[in-house]
Amino acid sequence: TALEETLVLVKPDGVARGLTGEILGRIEAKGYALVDIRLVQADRDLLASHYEEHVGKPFYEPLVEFMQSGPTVAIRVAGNSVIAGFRSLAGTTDPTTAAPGTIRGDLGRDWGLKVQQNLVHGSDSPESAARELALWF
Ligand code: DAT
Ligand code: MG
Repeated sequence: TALEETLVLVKPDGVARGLTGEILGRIEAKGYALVDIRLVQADRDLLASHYEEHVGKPFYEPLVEFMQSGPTVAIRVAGNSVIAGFRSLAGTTDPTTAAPGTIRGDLGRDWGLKVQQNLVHGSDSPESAARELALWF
């Protein structure tokens, strides 16, 4: 294992539903360290950079619109293998089928929601983490 930092976002659906504390609690309970935290109203430029790998995909525009619908909580999280570890805590992308015990599996709702309303983001590699942390902090 290696000490890493990752970017976690509580997306606008998580903030609006009052789940920030629950999600922070799961990160803390795992033993990860909260290094920095801020509430951000993301704009299109920030989101275009953050989601650059997804530009042109069918879900890109709805995703960027949704991410501007309210504030996001950005968290710099440190821990051993925290990049893969947080994605394991988060669960798979679609909350409908995410495993119980995960943030998306336990807290995601499967009625009338879009896949992008999946509560959290976590960086997927050391390169992504460094790039994304520089954008949000
Ligand atoms: P993840 O957030 O699990 O890393 P991703 O990076 O592939 O997933 O996609 C970024 C976000 O885009 C994801 O959290 C939700 C949305 N998304 C991904 N695939 C989608 C799809 N097939 N339909 C709608 N939204 C999608
Ligand atoms: Mg991703």
